[in-house]
Amino acid sequence: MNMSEALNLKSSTSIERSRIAHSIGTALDRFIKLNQDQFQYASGELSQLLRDIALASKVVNREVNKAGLIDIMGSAGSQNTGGDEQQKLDVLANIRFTRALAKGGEVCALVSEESETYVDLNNEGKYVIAIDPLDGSSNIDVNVSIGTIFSVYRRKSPTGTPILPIDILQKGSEQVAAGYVLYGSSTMLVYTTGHGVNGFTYEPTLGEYFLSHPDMQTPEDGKIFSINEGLYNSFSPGVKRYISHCKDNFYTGRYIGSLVADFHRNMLKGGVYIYPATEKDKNGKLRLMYECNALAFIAEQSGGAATNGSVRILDIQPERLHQRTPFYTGSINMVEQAMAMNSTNE
Ligand code: AFP
Repeated sequence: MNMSEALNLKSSTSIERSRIAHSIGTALDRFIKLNQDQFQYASGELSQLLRDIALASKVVNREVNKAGLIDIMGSAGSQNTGGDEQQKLDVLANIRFTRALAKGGEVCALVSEESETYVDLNNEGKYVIAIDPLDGSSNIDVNVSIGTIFSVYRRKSPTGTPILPIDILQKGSEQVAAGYVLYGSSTMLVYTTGHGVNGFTYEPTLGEYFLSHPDMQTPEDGKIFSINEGLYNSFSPGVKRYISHCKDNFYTGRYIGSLVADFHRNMLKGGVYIYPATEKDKNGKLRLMYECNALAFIAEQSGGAATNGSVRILDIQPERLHQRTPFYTGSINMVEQAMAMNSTNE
């Protein structure tokens, strides 16, 4: 009998192979650590910040899952900056993310859909965050997917000094990281630091996100168009033309009314999401700084595109915190086609 037989190594390998376990992806914490060097200013703070966001999202996820069981559904009785009615969970999610980021200490200022002005967190922090803590909140009460969207910028002024407008009003192209959390049939965190896009699925019993969608790619073409057709009469001729094109080609119409969910589906399956200018809202409905920039960064990093109908979203210089923009995003060929039809007026 040789040594390995004596030690029964063979049988231990076969037991290993026969285990039912499909290999589970790398845990988010480990993935962040392993990829820290990709980030040009690697010093651990951005990694910690992403962990803070992940942690807050787990708390929000727990609260979202309890909606209906305890008194957290329905209106909070207030309005946000855009005049939308704030839901209790909107307010709760804003508190959870703000607290987690304040505690972490890496963030000097936070721009949120739920706050009129930016929130001053810690002058020593190197990063600025723009966040929509709970997007699609009108879907909460009906158990439909909702999301969190975030953008991370490096501050421009020296740490330890007061925050300046140049720190806050940065173009999307200056994001150092961006992502979203989708509270759906499972909860996912998808993010980029400018080196591709990776998606992590939350395993609630282990309380951890695991890599489930490495190197996500938006298909170049697709057959899904996502737009609120109820607003059809107030769309421009170009948008109407594009909708006719979709219908003539028997594309599938899919619109959840939760941006993160619509975006995520189109990224996986191929499609285009459009929230155009309307007669009433000349700049559309969506917010540049905490909705469109993050998704535009992710779209481009996954091979897709994002524009306002004529200009790349990431090139738009924000002038106000809560600035709105028309938004066309998804499969590159579909976005280009929609833009081409937009540019020919009448
Ligand atoms: P709510 O947070 O008010 O539900 O708005 C969600 C949202 O900003 C975005 O998630 C949707 O894509 C978009 O609005 C839907 O807007 P319409 O209801 O006008 O189609």
